[in-house]
Amino acid sequence: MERTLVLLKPSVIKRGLIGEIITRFERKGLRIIAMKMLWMNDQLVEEHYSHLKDKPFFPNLKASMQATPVVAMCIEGLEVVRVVRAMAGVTNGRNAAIGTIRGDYSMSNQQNIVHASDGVYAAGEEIARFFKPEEVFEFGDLNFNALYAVDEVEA
Ligand code: IDP
Ligand code: MG
Repeated sequence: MERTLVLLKPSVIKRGLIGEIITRFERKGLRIIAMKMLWMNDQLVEEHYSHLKDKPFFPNLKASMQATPVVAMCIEGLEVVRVVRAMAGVTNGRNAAIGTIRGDYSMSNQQNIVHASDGVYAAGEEIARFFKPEEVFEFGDLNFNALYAVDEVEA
C-alpha cells in the first residue's frame, strides 16, 4: 500500500486546527500509520525544502516552519500520494479550490496549512527523513473491505 508524508505546518498549531485537519484524512478513509510532533531544526528545513533554498522567500519560509513544532504523519492508502495532493489543493491558499484543505483553511501562499509529498519517490525519502522505521506501524487490514473493493487491493 502506498505511503505519503504530511506535515501540519505551524499555522495549524497556532490556529488550533490539528484535530480538524487530521479528521479530514481519517474521513477520507486514509490510515495514519505514524505520527509525531517535532520542532524542525535548520538542517531538517533545509533538506526538506532544498528545491527552494535559493528563492528570495526561503528565509521567511524557514522561519515560518520553525515558529512552532509541526505535526508529521505518515499516511497510507491506495494512490495516497496523488489523493493527498488533491486533498491539499494548489500551493497558494487563495487559488486553491474550495473544498480542498488549503482552499478551505488558508489565505496564503506560504502559510498554507499542510505539506504533502509530491511523488512516490519523494514520499519514500521524506518519510525516512521524519520517521525511523520502527516509528511507522503496520496493523492488519482493519476495515479494508469497507474502504476498497476486493479487486483493488493485493491480497
Ligand atoms: P507545495 O507545498 O505545494 O508542494 P512547493 O513549491 O514545494 O509547494 O513549496 C513548498 C512550500 O514553500 C509551499 O507549501 C509554501 O509554504 C512555500 N512557498 C512556495 N512558493 C512560495 C512563494 O512564492 N512565496 C512564499 N512561500 C512559498
Ligand atoms: Mg512541494
